[in-house]
Amino acid sequence: MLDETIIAISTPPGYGGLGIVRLSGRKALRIARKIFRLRRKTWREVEPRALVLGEIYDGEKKGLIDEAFLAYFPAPRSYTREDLVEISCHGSPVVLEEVVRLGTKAGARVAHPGEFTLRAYLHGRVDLIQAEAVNDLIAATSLAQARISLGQIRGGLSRHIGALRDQIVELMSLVEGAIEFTDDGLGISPKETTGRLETALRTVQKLISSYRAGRAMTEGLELAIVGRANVGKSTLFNALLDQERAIVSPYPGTTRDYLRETIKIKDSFFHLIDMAGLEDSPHPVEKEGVKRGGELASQADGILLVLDASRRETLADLRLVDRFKPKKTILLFNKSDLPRKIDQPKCLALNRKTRWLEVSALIGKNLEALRNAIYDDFALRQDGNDEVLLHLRQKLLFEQVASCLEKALSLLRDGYSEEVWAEEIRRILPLIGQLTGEIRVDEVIDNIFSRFCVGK
Ligand SMILES: Nc1nc2c(ncn2[C@@H]2O[C@H](COP(=O)(O)OP(=O)(O)O)[C@@H](O)[C@H]2O)c(=O)[nH]1
Ligand SMILES: [Mg+2]
Repeated sequence: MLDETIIAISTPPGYGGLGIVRLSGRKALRIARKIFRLRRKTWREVEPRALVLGEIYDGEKKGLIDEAFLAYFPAPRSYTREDLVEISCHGSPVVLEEVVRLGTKAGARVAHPGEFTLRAYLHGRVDLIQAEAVNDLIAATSLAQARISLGQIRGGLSRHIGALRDQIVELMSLVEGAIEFTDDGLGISPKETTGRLETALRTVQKLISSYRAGRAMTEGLELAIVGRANVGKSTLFNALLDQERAIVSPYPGTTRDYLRETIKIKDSFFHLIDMAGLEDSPHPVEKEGVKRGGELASQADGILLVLDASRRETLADLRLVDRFKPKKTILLFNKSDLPRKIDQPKCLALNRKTRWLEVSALIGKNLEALRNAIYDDFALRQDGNDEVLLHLRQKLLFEQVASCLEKALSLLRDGYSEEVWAEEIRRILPLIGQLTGEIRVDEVIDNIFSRFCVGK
């Protein structure tokens, strides 16, 4: 497959000021010479990585297609590490498609999605993490995300992973030395091994926890708005969306199904879910709504728990505070434009760690503070670490690494011999190999590159 020379339009579809066609492979220059006629230079005079002026020429029909610039990047100093040619034309879909057609007639094959980057990976110019980051940068929805992806393209995360692998390799060699020469006292003490494993585990856990921030930027996090009927959930939902999406009424039980809408706060997305009041109801439709609401809430990334501060708290309120204690929650004392009747300390006593705010969804009091709290609690990176995981694939592999480290630590603590816990550490290197793509799993590779656009 790598013998073939590939061609594709690298700029987005549609009309534009410029359009770029790329060729990569051994015959890239030979093919370019068949379809591109230089204006003032001979091909001998064409310098690497410099633009030369010319025209696209159809040799068969003796017709001119466009005026264009060409740049030649000889291997290995190119994006793909192969001979690569870029032709910049006017951004006309008709012209660009004709250039591709001429290129294929001259011996190139139309590239698959992501095939240029795939080649960069197969030739070892980038690892899998860097390749994934290329697509992330293109698809970034905020400058913050773009910055993270650029850092990963430049190898930030890969170096981090490399350092982790080095730590594991070093530990393995010490341990294996100890297994072989038990009597010579060449080994490593259990205390030092524990210390090293714990350090590695901390690094890995930090990365795993960064995935939440990563997902907030890419897919968005689910936040369920829960509370009893009539406390103002739908009013709050509408206020945060800045539109009248949900029906608000003074009658309890108005919202029976659920609504889901997305808001953006800073660089992150949140899917707000408004649902029926979570409390027992005799009405069958409401009952079903309550059941579904409970399921949605338990699956959500976070909870906005709304209480009506203008009334005395009920047992149902207190039950909800207690029920969502294990989840990341922000407690909201709504209707704070009215005189307060609720016993705040009593509610807060049930979940001392939770963040809380007095708001009024009706008059918009403290909503900006709520937006900031949502961002800080759910999307902000708590450790100030630069590395952020943007892919579930990466997070799942790191979780496997963490579980090996944890197992090794617990076996070590329980006094098992090296042979036993070293087995767990040994499992880590193949996992790291899959992360960086050093170990190639075809399905994973196909999956990653099929998400790219053609021409990248
Ligand atoms: N005074 C006041 N009334 C509110 C506030 N939020 C909601 N309400 C009123 O409370 C009633 C129930 O609101 P709704 O959003 O439908 O509650 P839900 O059943 O929890 O979705 C409506 O009459 C709202 O206008 C608030 O902050 N202050
Ligand atoms: Mg409602």
